Amino acid sequence: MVFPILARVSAVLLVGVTLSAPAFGATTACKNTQNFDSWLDAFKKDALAQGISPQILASATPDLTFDPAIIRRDRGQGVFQQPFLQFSDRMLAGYRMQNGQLMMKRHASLFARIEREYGVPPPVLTAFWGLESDFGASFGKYRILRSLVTLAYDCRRADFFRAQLFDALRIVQRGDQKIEDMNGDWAGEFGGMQITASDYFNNAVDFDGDGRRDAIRSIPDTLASAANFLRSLGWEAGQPWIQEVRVPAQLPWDQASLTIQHPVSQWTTWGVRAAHGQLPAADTKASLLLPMGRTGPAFLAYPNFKAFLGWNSAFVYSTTVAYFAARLDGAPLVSRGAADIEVLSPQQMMELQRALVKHGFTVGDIDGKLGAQTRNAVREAQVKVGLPADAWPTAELIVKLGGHAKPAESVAQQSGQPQARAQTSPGRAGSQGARPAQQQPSGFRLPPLFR
Ligand SMILES: [Ca+2]
Repeated sequence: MVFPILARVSAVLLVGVTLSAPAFGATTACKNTQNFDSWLDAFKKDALAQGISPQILASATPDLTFDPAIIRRDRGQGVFQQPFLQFSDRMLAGYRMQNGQLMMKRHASLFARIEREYGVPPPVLTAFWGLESDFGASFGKYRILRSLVTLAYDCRRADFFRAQLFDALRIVQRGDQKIEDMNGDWAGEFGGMQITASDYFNNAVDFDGDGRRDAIRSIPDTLASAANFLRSLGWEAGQPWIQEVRVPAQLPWDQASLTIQHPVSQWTTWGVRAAHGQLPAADTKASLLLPMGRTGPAFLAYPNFKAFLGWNSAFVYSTTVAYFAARLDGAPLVSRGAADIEVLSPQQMMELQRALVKHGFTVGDIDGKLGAQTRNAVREAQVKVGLPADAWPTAELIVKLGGHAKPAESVAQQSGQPQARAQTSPGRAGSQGARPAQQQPSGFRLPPLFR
C-alpha cells in the first residue's frame, strides 16, 4: 500500500474547473528562504558527495535552472475529481480499447515472456500503458531535470523532489538515458509508463538485452519494467484484480471500503453476485468497491488491486485502470447503475467537508475533493445520521449535517456538459498539477489525449 505522502494523482485523473484560489482556500503556506543559486551550489556538493560524477553534473547543468511556470502549475487552481463513470468513459473513449487489444496481439509473445517472468498478465500492463502514455504515443514535453530541480528547491515538497532529482541523475549516470532524452510531464514523470525517476531507478529492467534499461524507447523494457514495478507493489501471479458484481438492495454498506476485506463467501452470504461468470474461490479475500455509492457500479476488489493503488493511490484513477484491464481481459461494459446518481459540485463538496469538520470528522484539507479521508468521514457521518453508509456524498447528507445544499447534479446531466480541462499531477508526491485539455480521439492512432 502506498503512504499518503506518496499519493499521486496521475496523468489523467483530474478535471479542472475554473475556481479561484480563494474558493479552495489558501495553498500550503511555505517560504523559500534561500536564493536558488546558492541552493543549487549546495545541492551540487551534496550530489557529488552522493556519488554523482562531476561529468554528469556538468552535462545536466544547462537543465538545472529554476522554472517559475512549474511552480505555477504545482500551486495551480483547485481541481476536482470526475466520478468513476465519467472519468472511465473519457479514458476508454475512442479507439483506446481497440488499440489496447491490437497492442496485446501485436506484442503477444513479448507479453507472454513478461508474464512468465513477472506474473503480470497482458491486459494489466496494456491498461497502464494506454492510460499513462497512449501506448507510447505521448511522453510529455517538459525537461524533467528542470522540473525536478525547481520542485526540489521549492519548499512545498522539497525532500520528495530532491530524492527524485538524485535518482534522475543516477538514471543518466547508469547509462539508461541521455540527458537530452529526459523529457516527461511537468512534475518529472516520464517514459512509456510515466513513472517517477525513483520508481524508474528502482524498478526499470533491461528486457531486450541491449544492456540498457530504456523504459522510454524500448517496448520490452517499458512493459517489463512496469511488470517489475507492479510485482514490487505486491502483484500475485494468477490472481484476479477486480470483478464487476451486483449488490442487493440491503447490505451492511459500511463494509464497502478498500480498508475492509471479507472472504468471497461472506459477500455471497450478503447477496453479492458476480455480474458475469463466476466469483473466485470462497475463501478469496475481497473488498466491495462502490466508486459511486450503492446505486452505482459495483466491483469486488481482490488483493491484487493494491498494486493499482500502489502505482497511483488516487482511487478513481486506480479503479479506472483496473476496469480497463478487466475490459481488455474480456469483461463486458460495466453496468452504470441508477440513471440519476447525484454528483456534488466542488463547492458542495467543500460545504460538506466544512460540515464534516464541524461535527468532528477528519477530512484533511477542505479542497472539494473526495479523497480517502473524506470518503471515510462521509461513511462515518452517514452511520451517525442514519443514512446508508456507502461513502458516497449527497446533498441530503449536507442537510442532515446542518449545511445548506443546493440540489446536486446527476451524472446524466453532467455528461452533456462541455469538456473541462484535463488536469494531471505527478508522482507519488501528491502534487497537483495540470495538463492542458486534449481532443477526443478521432482516428486509429490516437492523438495524445492528455498533454
Ligand atoms: Ca534494454
